[in-house]
Amino acid sequence: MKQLLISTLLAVTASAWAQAPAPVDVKDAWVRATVAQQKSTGAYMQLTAETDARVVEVRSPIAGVVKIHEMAMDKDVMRMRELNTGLALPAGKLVELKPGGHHVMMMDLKGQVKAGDVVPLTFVLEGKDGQRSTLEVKATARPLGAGAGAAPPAAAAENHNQHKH
Ligand SMILES: [Cu+2]
Repeated sequence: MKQLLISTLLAVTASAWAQAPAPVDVKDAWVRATVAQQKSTGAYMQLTAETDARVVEVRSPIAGVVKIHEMAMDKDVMRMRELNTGLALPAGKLVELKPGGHHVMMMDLKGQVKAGDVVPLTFVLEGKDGQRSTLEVKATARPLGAGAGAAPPAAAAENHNQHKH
């Protein structure tokens, strides 16, 4: 039901923006809940674009700054860094944003994100023809430990305290 709603929102939004929208299927969107005073968190989901597209910007009303990060080795230490070129969504290919991998980094949080909260995210997509459209995603906040149980040590590095840009 939720997926259906998101698809509908996308269709409406995209048609208002461009003649030839780039529909993207979004599955399992979630955000890691935070503790009080925590200033950043990550958002994760599975994206599949119908035609080649690229995520060039992400916005959310709950965060001052939103970036797409990748994990990369730096002198044997796994660190996060911004994906300057945006996130490529090749046609028909599932692109997974997950702990320890590419993720949406939400910084300058305006308040605590509690488990169960629904966090709105706006993805700005650019098609091969340069046409831009937006994709509205609703991500549900999961408890702090979510995804960490069986996660590689890299996931722990997503704590913003070790965050180096
Ligand atoms: Cu990050």
